[in-house]
Amino acid sequence: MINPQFFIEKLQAEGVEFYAGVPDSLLKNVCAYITDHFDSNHNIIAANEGGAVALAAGYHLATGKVGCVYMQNSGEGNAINPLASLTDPEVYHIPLLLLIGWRGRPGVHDEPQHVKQGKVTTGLLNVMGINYEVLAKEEDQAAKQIEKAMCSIRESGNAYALVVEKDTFDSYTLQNVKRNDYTMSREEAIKAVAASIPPDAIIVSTTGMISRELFEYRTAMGQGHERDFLTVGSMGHASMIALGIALQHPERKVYCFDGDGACIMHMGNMAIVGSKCPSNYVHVIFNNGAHDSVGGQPTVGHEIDIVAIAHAMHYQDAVCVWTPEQLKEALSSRSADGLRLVEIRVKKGNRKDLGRPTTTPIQNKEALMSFLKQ
Ligand SMILES: Cc1ncc(C[n+]2csc(CCOP(=O)(O)OP(=O)(O)O)c2C)c(N)n1
Repeated sequence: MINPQFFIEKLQAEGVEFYAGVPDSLLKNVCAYITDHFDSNHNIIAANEGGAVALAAGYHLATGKVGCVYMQNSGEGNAINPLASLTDPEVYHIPLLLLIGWRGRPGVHDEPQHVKQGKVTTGLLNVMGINYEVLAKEEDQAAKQIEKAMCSIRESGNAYALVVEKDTFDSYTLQNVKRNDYTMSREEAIKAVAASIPPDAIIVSTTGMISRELFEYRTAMGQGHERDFLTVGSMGHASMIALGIALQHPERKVYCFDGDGACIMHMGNMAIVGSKCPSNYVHVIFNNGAHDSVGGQPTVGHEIDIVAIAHAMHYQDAVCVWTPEQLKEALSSRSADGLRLVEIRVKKGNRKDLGRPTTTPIQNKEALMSFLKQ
């Protein structure tokens, strides 16, 4: 395995001093090392992977240097647009190094949302004309690959990718942990909201632990899962799925259970929800100020005013709560019609024995569709 310090120092020796990206569980240790050793102008956790590519492009325009963009392979789709129409040699020809965590690598068991993306990860790079190597797990070999990658970037001016398999990096514990003082856990908040909603209401929950905690809540309560759409992939799009359902089923309440990272990733979606203003839509944001599901790296969730944003996007009512009492009050006074948002400030972290959905995405879809017909 590669020591994150060894890896980053080697990149530094090759002139890489700027990072931008969206965190990934496979890159958790190396991202933590970067967080501890680069200031906030040289390591920027972007809203989405496309934004990270554009940031590295801006950095190059300003300095002539090469930035590194880190991401999970799920983010390749977000990154393709600026890779094809900004940094590509046929457009502005801007060099950058990509570090891509390879979830769903063929032959390695992974969750359903990673299977297709895992199969096309290197194919997408091929079709984009981006040279890449799968990073070796031995330091000597990895060091040679870094030299080769940086030499290729310098000579060609093109992007180059290092694709990272599971268990490539040794562990590294983040020193610079950004604490928050909130006391309610996300799971507690999820249970409180799920318990308060009408029995025919639909919940569209976001990627990561929010969906996993909702799934376990239903199981623990002896309830079925047919009212919930667990958006296991497509991070940032749960609010649009919920909108698609809400507009066609005005007789039912539709709840979007969002994360701060996911909401920020495609925040423009809130403008569209606001403009359609469905009176049966409740947007609930479990805001822990972190990408908790992939290692707890910070988001700007606690630095922005989501309630003010919701008002500006024409939500009819928005409130921020952080205690169980406030949440209870918010839920009871917000059962009336109208486009509503409840931001719940929660602490980071999750139960260590948290399971994963035992139903497949197709089973989830079919159950929800027949429930909607009832
Ligand atoms: C496009 C994309 N980029 C990155 C990921 C990896 N990923 C999965 S969950 C997650 C963090 C979600 O954070 P948030 O929405 O704040 O919810 P939390 O985990 O904190 O509850 C990330 C980055 C992904 N699934 N898709």
